[in-house]
Amino acid sequence: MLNKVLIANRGEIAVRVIRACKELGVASVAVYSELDRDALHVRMADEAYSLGGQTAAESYLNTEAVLDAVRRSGADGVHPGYGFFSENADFARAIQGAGVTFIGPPAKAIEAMGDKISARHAAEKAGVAGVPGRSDPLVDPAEVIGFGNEHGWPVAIKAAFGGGGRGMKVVNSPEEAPAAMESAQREAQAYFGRPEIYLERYLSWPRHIEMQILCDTHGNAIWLGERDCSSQRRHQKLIEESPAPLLPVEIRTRMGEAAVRVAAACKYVGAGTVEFLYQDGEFYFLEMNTRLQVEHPVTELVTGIDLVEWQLRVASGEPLGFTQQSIVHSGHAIEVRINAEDPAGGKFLPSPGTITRLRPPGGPWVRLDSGYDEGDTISQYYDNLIAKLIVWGPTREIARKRMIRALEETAIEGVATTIPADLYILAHPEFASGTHSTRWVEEKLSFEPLQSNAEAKLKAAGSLTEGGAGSGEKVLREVTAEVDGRRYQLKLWVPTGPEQESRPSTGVSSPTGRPTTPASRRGARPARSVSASGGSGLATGEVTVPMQGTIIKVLVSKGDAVEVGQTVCVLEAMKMENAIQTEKAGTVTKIKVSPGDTVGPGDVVVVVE
Ligand code: MV4
Repeated sequence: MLNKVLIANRGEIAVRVIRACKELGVASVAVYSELDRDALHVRMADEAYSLGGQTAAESYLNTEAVLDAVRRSGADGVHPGYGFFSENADFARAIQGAGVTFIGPPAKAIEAMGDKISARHAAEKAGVAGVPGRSDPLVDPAEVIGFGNEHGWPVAIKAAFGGGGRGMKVVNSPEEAPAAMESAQREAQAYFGRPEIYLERYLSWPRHIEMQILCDTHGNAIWLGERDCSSQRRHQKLIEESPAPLLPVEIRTRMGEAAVRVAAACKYVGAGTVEFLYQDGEFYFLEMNTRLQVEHPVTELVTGIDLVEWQLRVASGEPLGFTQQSIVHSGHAIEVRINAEDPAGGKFLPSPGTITRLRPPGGPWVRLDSGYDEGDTISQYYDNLIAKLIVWGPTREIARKRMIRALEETAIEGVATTIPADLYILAHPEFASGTHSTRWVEEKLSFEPLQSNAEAKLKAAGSLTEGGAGSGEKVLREVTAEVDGRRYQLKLWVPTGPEQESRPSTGVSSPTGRPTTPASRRGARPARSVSASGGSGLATGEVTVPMQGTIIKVLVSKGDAVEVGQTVCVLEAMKMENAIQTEKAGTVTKIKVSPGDTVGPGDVVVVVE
């Protein structure tokens, strides 16, 4: 067994790997950016080394700094977690080159699957069909038109080096082909540094079903069952589960065997996931993720197999401790992602900040994999996943109800979270019936009416102002009251001034018995507007961006006349292209950014007068 493992990651996945190391008696080494000096993964590891820097690029993606920490710590293994270096063949080679074990597949397998065109070839070689399409790079819009006319519209254009849905364009008709190709190429270049694209028939209503596999260095390869990840919003998974609802056992077995053939074709080692689209009783190979995935715990709960333990064992040269026949799938597991994002009005804006309160759920068959503790800060620079909540039940319906109960029990304050959106999905009849597809969340669900739990965020900041910025006359207070011996929790809109007058007396206890902080001590702050152009922009004509990102296109010039709602520039943020629009009509008097500029929340991009 490895002696000492360095985890080249942060947050919940670093914590997850540290836990596995502890159980196996393997020493754990954390690395950290300047912002993560006191982060949970750092506190939990046996040793920790600074990488310097703040952004991911300056820290967790700094190969030299990570290699330096490997050398200084004397680690004999490196676990990359997910994201960052987890699917970077050069990094895997650099680690192996330093005489250290990369806990993941061989660099060649990462490369074979890193490019979707070569992944399609590998699957074809293994006799596993991809979505009908072309396995060569697309160069001419005429090819799209030819393919669409032959196989039917719409057609999907995808980035060969892409992943997670970024850079996919749906082309509905021949006329759309040239613009869609240009946009797909531009996004592919911007996100992945490679412009190669290819085409597939567009499946209109598929489910996203992925298969967990595990391979050792002795030629043993098994599949551990599927996960249904169809509840996604803008390619961000919200809820994952295993088994996939209503998937026939015979299809699952064929899918598992196909996944193992794909893994064998690229000489895979370790834990991996083969993704499929499933529609009308057929499944199609989509891509392979050559890493541990965020949603791996649902597979752990239905199989009883600790995937991180087996990653470490396989990397140490041990053979798998089970055979395909010995795997037993039991019951149903569901995972929800709790992100620091505010789902209010369906906007899902990042909500970085300090977690002022975190009460985890408990009870039987409830697991919380968190990267943060109460008092920890979620930075705008990294993924805003706070925690994953995973529950198990003997049936899907029992697991679903258990998840609702556990989410309702979870209390997070100081940042807004996606919990209201998770609850909304879980309670929806179509989710309950298991008939939802990948497009269901985005096309059939409206998060617009969602009230965020940003109340909690604002409560921490001092106050919640009625009617947003401007009015400033009333604030929301939470108080408890007893009426006829029954306890009530009340939310009161009370006038702000004169100081103290209409405020409930301090020392009122919250349901947990902790004293509520008098807002006056923390300084009242108006609610931040969440519109793309910013609240203050309404009056001044300053168009601002709501979040950190990169400007990829400026669509107006100085002197242009613009209308309300007109897009003035395109911001790449949250892995998406976001249209930044003006809320004021008039003439563009200033352009403050150019393509390539990095901007942060509230930064002015254009001025309209
Ligand atoms: C597709 C598709 C329909 N037809 N390919 C998006 C993520 C990327 N990994 C593949 N994706 C899709 N590829 C064809 N030929 C629909 C999607 C898709 C999707 C897939 C999985 C989960 C959620 C999704 C949401 C929208 C679109």
